[in-house]
Amino acid sequence: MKKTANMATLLLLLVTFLVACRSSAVSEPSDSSQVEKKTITVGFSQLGAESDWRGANTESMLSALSSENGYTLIYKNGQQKQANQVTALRMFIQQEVDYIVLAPETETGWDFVLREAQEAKIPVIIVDRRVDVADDSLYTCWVGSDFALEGRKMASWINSYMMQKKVDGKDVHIVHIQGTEGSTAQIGRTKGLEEGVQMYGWDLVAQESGDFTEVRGREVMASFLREHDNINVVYCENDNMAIGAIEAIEASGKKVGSDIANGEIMVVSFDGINEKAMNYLKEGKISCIAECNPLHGPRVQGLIETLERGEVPEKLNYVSETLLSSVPEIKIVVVNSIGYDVEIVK
Ligand code: GZL
Repeated sequence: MKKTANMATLLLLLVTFLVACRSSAVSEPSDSSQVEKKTITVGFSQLGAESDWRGANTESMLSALSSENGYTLIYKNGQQKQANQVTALRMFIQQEVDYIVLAPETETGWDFVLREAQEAKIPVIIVDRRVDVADDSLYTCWVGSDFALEGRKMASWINSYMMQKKVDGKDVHIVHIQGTEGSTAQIGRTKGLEEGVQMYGWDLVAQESGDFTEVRGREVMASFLREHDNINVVYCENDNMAIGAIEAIEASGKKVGSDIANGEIMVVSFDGINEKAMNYLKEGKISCIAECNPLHGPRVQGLIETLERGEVPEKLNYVSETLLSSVPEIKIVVVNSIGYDVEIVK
């Protein structure tokens, strides 16, 4: 009996051992959740690092297209030179990335390299500024701001303010510090102002590019002050240039603010990212900022995921934005018969 019991125990041990070996030797059929998800390789050509807006935009893109989110990102900073961006795109094509994301410095000069990407069957997503190409099939889609609307809203705000203060259009003497010439942000914001000058009869005293940087904004404003003594409004196409302009105005002994009847110089701007500019807004040194949202990373990620599912995204994807102001009386502006709320910043 005992012998039989020993044999049974041995047999049981042997069977257990064999089952254990089999389960470790045979790879379990992995279900789809265990399958290593393929990472998506993205080549991102950023135009530069000229402003706080650009820094926030880059940060948003890098954190969205991260390895944790399933991406391999190849990031190239163009240092404000289109030639560097074209070189970067050609490198991405050679590396056979899955997607190219381009934040173009200026609108023209992209047809050839985008044609090369198309021939390599690499979808191109344009972010922030636009590209002006003969054939818009050269890029898959775009996400960014309506820059002309930003400018039109700002011009409408300036007009509302002047009407409220009973300042005649011909007594509004505006200097215009423009962004990088040929960039969509500069083209659109300039369009908004120039339409306002025509519509409201303002005196456009001077216009010059400050290239979206604080240093150039200060230099351009200083030169305007040397040449003109009747300036009462400064239209800056981004916050960094507005900060430089304010430094130049205060260095000249003049005061910035909305009390133009008593000699203050009104400053208006775009972006709403820079902390110093936002503090100037609260203090009334900047009277109005047109928000320009830089957080395109999650939006680009969403567009890539749409394409990965084999779906077709919208060609043009506009982000919604508002006006920010410390002047409590103006709560809404009208552009082409559409009303836009103004966010009053305390
Ligand atoms: C706007 C962007 C502009 C910002 C500037 O979307 O292209 O470029 O307004 C930045 O601050 O330099």
